[in-house]
Amino acid sequence: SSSESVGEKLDYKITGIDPGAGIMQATEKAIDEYGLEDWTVTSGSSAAMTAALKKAYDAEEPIIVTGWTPHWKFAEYDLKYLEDPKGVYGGEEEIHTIGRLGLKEDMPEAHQILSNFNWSEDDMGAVMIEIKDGEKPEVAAQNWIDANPEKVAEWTDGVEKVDGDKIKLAYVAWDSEIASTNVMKLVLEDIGYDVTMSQVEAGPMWTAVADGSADASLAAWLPLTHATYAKEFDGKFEDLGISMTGVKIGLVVPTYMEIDSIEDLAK
Ligand code: PBE
Repeated sequence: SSSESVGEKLDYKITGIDPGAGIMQATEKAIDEYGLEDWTVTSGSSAAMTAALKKAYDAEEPIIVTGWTPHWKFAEYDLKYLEDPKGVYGGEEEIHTIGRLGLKEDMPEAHQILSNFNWSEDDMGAVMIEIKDGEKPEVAAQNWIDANPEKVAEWTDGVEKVDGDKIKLAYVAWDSEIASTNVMKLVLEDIGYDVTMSQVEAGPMWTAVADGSADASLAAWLPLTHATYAKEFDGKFEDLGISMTGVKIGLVVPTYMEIDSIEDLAK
């Protein structure tokens, strides 16, 4: 009934994603800092989270998800971030490309392209939406490349072709990183690389770059989201630069929900 609190309606559950995601650690911290001891964040995957969001949204039921921007869900549904007055989820985040130590010496061409890589929220959004609509990730990536030759040319400007050198890109199955990693795979293949995409969890992704079993990853969210990993592996990876600024993580709800702030969950 309408006299039920949002917590009662939701059985005090926030719909989370894969346990290694930085946003999961931030949500545990939010539960702690906002005094939400009745609440838990469930773990699952990005795909399970978006399925739960769709189900709730279609029925106009309440739901709270761990969300981030860029993500196609904001184009698909009317959603809002819950205000975070304590700043637990940080502010403007950045997506960084990270490489293993020695990459520059071993694969200067890939190192150059990965360092040059940057694109906009709209660029990534175009790839994400096509994948969400059922297109194969590599086809959506190729469509974006075909439509944006001048952007790709900026990343590959002056880079010489290689002859089948093997390179491994580690990523997590987050919609944003499925998009970026598929685009980079095709760009590197065009230069002549033999590219493997290795899908892992967040911890193993950072570990792989730090121990050199992966060459690079496009999925490092900083300064806050992956701060624990960046600190743990400090000195064991190279930050190849920022591919996107102004990205964000937080708790996200449909706009039809009457709450506006994480503080409202304590009521
Ligand atoms: N995300 C998407 C990741 C980084 C990219 C926000 C789900 C995370 O929380 O670690």
